[in-house]
Amino acid sequence: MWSIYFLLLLCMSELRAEDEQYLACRRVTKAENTTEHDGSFYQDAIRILQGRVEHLEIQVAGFEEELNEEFQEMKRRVDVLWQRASNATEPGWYLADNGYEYWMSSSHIGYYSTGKEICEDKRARLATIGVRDPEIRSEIVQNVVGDSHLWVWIGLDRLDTIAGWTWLDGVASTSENTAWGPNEPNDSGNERCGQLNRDSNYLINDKSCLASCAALCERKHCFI
Ligand SMILES: [Ca+2]
Repeated sequence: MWSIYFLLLLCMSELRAEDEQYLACRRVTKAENTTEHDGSFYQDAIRILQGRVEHLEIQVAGFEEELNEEFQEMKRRVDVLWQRASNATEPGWYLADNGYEYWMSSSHIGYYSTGKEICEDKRARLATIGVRDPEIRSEIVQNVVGDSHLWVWIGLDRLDTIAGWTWLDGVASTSENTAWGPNEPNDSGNERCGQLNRDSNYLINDKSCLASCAALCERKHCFI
């Protein structure tokens, strides 16, 4: 019995609220379409409309906040994918901190000249820039050469007997930019090409260009 009475009261209060809203709407419309009332009539209409404006302002603020949260979330997701895309490389290539990509053959592929050709076929060259930088060389050894235990051709030779030891990108070899291993280069039998020596923690050794080593290729990372 009490529950029915409560429901009736609830319905009546909702009806009253709808009636009040309807009457308020009528009053505003009337004020907008007539000029025959006193000031208090129009002030009532203004009060009603101002209440509606304040209500809408609260709704707009909430909507703005919701949209801004969605905007920030979308932006974050785009940034993540953008980062992923910019770091993507072809399978088998490693993107180092210097912005160059590195690839190494999985076995000894032959002469120094063969190593150069293999890299050129990949729009790359035997590694030079990264090998000159001690930190990048260490990064490459750790992440590309790994525990392969291979001899590794790099882009360094003295095939031009006048220029002497020169990196493939034309930079002259110096004691500062060339991490020779202990007692190297020792030219132990016409050794004119540079390799990473697996027996000296991948420091550089001069070797006969006709030896067989793996090829370590280097190319600039491009994001398309
Ligand atoms: Ca040597």
